[in-house]
Amino acid sequence: MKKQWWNDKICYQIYPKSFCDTNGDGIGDLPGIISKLDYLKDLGVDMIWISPMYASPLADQGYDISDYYDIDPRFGTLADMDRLLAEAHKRDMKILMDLVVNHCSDEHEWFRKACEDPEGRYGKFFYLEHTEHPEELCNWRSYFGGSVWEKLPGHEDYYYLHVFHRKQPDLNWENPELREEIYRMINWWLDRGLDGYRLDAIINIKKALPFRSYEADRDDNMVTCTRMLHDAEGIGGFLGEMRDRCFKPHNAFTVGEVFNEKDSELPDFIGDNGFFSSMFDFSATVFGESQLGLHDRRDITPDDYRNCIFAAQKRIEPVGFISNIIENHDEPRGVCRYIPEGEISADSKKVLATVYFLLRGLPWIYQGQEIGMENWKLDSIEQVDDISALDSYKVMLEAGVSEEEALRAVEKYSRDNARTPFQWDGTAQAGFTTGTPWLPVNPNYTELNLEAQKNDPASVFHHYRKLTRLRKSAEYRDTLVYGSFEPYLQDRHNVIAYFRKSDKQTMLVMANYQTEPQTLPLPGNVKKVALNTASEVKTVDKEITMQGYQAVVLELED
Ligand code: ISL
Ligand code: CA
Repeated sequence: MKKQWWNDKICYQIYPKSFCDTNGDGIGDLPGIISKLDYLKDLGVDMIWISPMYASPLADQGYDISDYYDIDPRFGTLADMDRLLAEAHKRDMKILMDLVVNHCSDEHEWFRKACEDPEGRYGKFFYLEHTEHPEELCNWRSYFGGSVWEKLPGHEDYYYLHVFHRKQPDLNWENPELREEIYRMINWWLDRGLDGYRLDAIINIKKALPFRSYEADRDDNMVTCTRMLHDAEGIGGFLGEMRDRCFKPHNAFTVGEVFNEKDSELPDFIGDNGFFSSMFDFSATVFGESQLGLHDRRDITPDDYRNCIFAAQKRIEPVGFISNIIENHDEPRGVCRYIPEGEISADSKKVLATVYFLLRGLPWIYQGQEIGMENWKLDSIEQVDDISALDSYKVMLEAGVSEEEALRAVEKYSRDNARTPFQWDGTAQAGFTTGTPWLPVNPNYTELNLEAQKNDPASVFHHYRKLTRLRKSAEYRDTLVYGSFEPYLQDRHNVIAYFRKSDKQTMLVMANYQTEPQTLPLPGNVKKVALNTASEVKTVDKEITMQGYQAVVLELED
């Protein structure tokens, strides 16, 4: 693997709407992000991905863009964006924007013009079907529920494709004129000083054509639109072109949001001349998913979690550099997902942090993760904002699931869990806003907030700071960044342990992932304890007795 400028970076995701509000309108903004750069620098962050803040009706919270060349006034102005880039670069930090180009907003000028003249230039920017027999359109179900086909406004016999919400019409990547427009826009931002991108839902830009129906997978006679991805060939043509025309000339960093990839595609995706610099490991994220609905999802045990991440590490290691996460703006809080219910505590949060953060690849922290923010308890479906969770709720009720069970499933998996405002301190609205936040603050903010944790050396926050410093330390950096990954005690129940090895040294990351203590064999003598989440490290004769929810990072003797 060729070394790259970004390999040793520590990355952070900001969901701008919920990060920091400076003008009291209840919506986080760019000046808010700028005001927290010093905080992030101190945490050890080098690279920040900001979820979309382009002009948007916010039907899908910014993932529906109406003008790619402007910042939404609710988030700030282009001048704020320029200031953010300058302030970040001053601190030797990089800024990534979200590249949402599978679709735009139905309020984008292109789509409005397509509605005016479906057969004209802009009609060809989208997938429009001209038919008097809509029942013959293919039977794909959109990610957010319902058919992917919607009547083109102002027309009786034209339909447009949307694999996400109906306010997110898919862009037709087969059309070279559309691709030119996209590349022009990407280069406009990169020339402005942007350092790279997170590529949204990118695998969807290639459709299996011509459109055709598949066997239904639910009673609605539809099939998930991901079904067509198995048959979609040739995405590499688009991705390679985009890399060569945009990212490569700028030496930009890119991380792909890639689901459903085929194993054979990995080298093309993140090999040395890959389409992307990196891509996220979603193997644990998607564990237990069910086509039937959220209520049917299987919980993930610590052993399952270990097996997922270890398999991904093995699969990726010969190819490239993966991006490791425990949560993002589409997922419940990692601590509520990967720690068994009833065992969530500062100790177990630190264990989870240690385990995922030191895997081979880029560590990503999602806002609030560094203080161990948790899911939001729901009293009623009325409280839910997430369009995807609302759809799932409907599907569950239609399938005969009780309202209570459906609500509990939404509570567990809703995207709102990650979208409640950042808990800065114990004052009103957790210090996020002086107004009314667009989504309520998690009531646990009075206890769980950054200010309190800053004052507590044993806090989750201080542990994350230790982790970033460990990965950057002169002593261990080369091993923790470039060293190989090797599982240890892979068959032991509730143990997650692995080696990171380089020519220089062998490190052992080891976690007792349960409440009860357990004694485990050590593969060699301990040279140094690099990190420890408990009060002591008890070793006797190549054995270690670990407390409940304890993680250690050990340097071993040669
Ligand atoms: O493929 C999935 C799961 O197997 C979906 O989760 C899908 O890939 C994902 O929802 C895509 O998410 C991204 O694009 C969406 C947006 O709503 C999300 O917030 C974003 O992360 C549409 O732009
Ligand atoms: Ca604001």
